[in-house]
Amino acid sequence: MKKNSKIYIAGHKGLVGSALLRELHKSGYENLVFKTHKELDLTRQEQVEEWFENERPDYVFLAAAKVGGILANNTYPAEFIYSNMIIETNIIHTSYLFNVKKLLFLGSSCIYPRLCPQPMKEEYLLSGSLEPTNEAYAIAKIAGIIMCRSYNRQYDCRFISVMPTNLYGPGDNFDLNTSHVLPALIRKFHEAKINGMKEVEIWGTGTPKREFLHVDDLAGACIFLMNGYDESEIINIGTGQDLSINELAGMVAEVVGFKGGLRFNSSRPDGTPVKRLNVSKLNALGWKANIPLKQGIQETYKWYAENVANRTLP
Ligand code: GFB
Repeated sequence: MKKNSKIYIAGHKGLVGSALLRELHKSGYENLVFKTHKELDLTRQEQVEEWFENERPDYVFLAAAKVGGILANNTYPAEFIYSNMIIETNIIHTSYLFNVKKLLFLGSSCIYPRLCPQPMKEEYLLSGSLEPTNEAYAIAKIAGIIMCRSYNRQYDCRFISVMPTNLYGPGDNFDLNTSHVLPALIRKFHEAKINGMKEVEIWGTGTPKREFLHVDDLAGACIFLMNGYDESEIINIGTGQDLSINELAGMVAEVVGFKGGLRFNSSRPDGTPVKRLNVSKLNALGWKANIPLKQGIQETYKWYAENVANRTLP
């Protein structure tokens, strides 16, 4: 990308899109275009085509998606498969129609089989059955990967697909019914501390293991790959390190300053038992994550306190 290339960020209000916008600005890219959901409905093909016809972007970051944690994925599978498939189809196909130079599609680590060998290598895609709690979302993301790959093969496009691990950071969703675990724990511990509660409920058994990447690291990796990765094969983005939900809860409680106990509710689903990415392909290209988890949680807690809970931290 040149500093004056026209770059369209689809989903610029979301966790990933807003981090991309920040990082692109910081890196000196000045010709960024985007529209809010109200101004442009990405599920409507004619609207997407009109937008591309008027703007003619050179580069596209496809960060628009319907996302959510384990409960939302499990409760609304139709919405997850419909919204994600239609947004991907519209943007990928329209990018082809309007000769976009390069597109970066954001997938997810849940595209790998539920019982995938760890750490998960890119080649394990489509080698086994998916985790049932997010199968609909995963299938939509797999469809996006295969679309990019097919457009490259048949139409000579340059559409790349990156697979981030579980993300978190400023701008995250803190709604307990739809959020991922890390922002949910920040909120639960914060409210428990403020209200003097003795215990916090943690869903599941606490034994599943997850890997967490700060969204600013992800944005850096996406820009790096947009500038230097051209293969049709997917590429993982993560830290390569994981921890159990129990360990994560301990770390978040410490950052927030909650001193009470944890109560595990095993009637809630655990989801995939382990999900750790093999990031050697990305590391070999010269990119490594650099925000340590604890520091990232501190930053995210500060953002939550100021923007969601409306409090200034001491
Ligand atoms: O982050 P999370 O919702 O999604 O849950 P997944 C991770 C783990 O944390 C699960 C546990 O074992 C949850 O049971 N957990 C404990 C909690 N307490 C809580 C809580 O208060 N809220 C939440 N949300 N979890 C998602 C997929 O799977 O990962 C998406 O559903 C996507 O498709 C995303 O791929 C990255 O890691 O299980």
